[in-house]
Amino acid sequence: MIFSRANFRRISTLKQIMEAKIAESRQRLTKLKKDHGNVPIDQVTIDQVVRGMRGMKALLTETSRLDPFKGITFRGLSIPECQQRLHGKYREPMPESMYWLLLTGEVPTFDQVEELRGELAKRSQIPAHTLDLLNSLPKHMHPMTQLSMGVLSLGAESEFMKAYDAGVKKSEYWISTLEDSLSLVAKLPGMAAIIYNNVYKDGKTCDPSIKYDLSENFGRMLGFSDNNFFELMRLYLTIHCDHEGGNVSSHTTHLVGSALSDVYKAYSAGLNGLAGPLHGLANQECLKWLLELWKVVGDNAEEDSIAVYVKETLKNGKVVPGYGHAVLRVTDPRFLVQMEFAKKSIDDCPLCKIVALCYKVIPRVLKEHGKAQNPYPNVDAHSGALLYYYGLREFEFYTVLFGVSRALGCTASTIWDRALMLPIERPASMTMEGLEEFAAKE
Ligand code: HAX
Repeated sequence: MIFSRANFRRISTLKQIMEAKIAESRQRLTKLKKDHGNVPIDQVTIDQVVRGMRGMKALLTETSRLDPFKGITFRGLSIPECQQRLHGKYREPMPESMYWLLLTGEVPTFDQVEELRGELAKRSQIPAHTLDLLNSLPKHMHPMTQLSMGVLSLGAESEFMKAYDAGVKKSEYWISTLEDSLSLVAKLPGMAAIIYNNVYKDGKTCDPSIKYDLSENFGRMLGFSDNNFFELMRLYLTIHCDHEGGNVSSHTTHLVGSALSDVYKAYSAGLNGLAGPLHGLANQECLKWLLELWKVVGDNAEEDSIAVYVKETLKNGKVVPGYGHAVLRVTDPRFLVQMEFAKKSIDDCPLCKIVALCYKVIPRVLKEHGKAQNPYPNVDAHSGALLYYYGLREFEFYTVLFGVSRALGCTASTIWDRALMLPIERPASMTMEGLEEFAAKE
């Protein structure tokens, strides 16, 4: 049933909708370039050049927008709006619905979500060479390294590279990139599950079933059977999917993709960025830190004992994982929605209680410390506690979950980069001498 002609027509529905949107967006971009290309947006300061380009508006990303005070919106929808409009027959929003939204800018109908679900199921089989590769990797290799290598190996089947070699027109690059992206998104849960079962379990992974959505299939392949865990997966895979274009994983994918590397190479590079402790690996670091804190303060933790522990972390020159953000200046809505999930779905979780207490204490301590521009929690401050509660306790695996989700945003953006025929990214760098010359002119 999943290989039927009907399924083939289904993907063409997604393509048709995208085709119309792309034609409209191309016209808008052409007008912007022709009539307003010289309009200044902002000034670039020496500070921005030497401090990681903070706040420098230099990228075009259509899939999501990040407001420092309101948080993320996906194609204009906030997280609570996504919860209301993307859940299908479930309680939490579905990653399939989110992907449709990111790709087309439209909330999908029930039938469209079903179509995309079927399409992803059809593409979920992992090629033998990737299976062999994953099965050959040593258990002590970090799961993120394994995932990045697995994704890179999928590029052997890249439709984009075939089309490029056959001389396809630039205006059509997006079509084969969409093909590659659907295949990548479809295969990621299975690959992640294989890595998990190889590293932590008996190496056996069940096949995904057409009966289930992507999140339930993923949960089952990881060995879970609890509906609440599947709901958590829906929420997790949805809220981590995109965070505008400037974060390390999205920007890296965009940069590598801009050289017309296929989406597997581009996203494999993005995953390597996600694997850094200041970015996605913060979820692993945060759970590790919380467990150590729990050991010290115990079940009946109090604000004072937590404050002492946090100050000790800072005194040792370490960052408090899960707190702070390069753009946000308020509590991350992705943290709040996970806290809400814990309140709604979990009766007694000591670690979630510690997370809630930390939320009362840490912003105050970070403010007193006076360095972090944003003393509030980000997405990574809560996710580990929820996963730990349901029994997914191997925290070195947590960033892999993030990587399964972030593929939605990164691939959707790469497809749109190609649809809008954006050029290779090539900003200018400066030497210290060059900056000093600018400073002298001032
Ligand atoms: N604990 C201690 N110090 C912190 C801090 C924290 N949580 N957050 C920021 N600071 C410090 C910075 O290290 C920096 O110190 P130096 O001047 O000595 O270098 C200073 O405060 C100013 O930093 P900032 O401007 O507030 O923050 P940045 O934009 O430079 O960095 C980070 C943003 C997210 C990297 C930072 O807040 C941090 O390291 N947080 C902890 C790690 C973390 O949770 N990362 C995940 C972020 C969300 C994400 O990408 N998820 O994937």
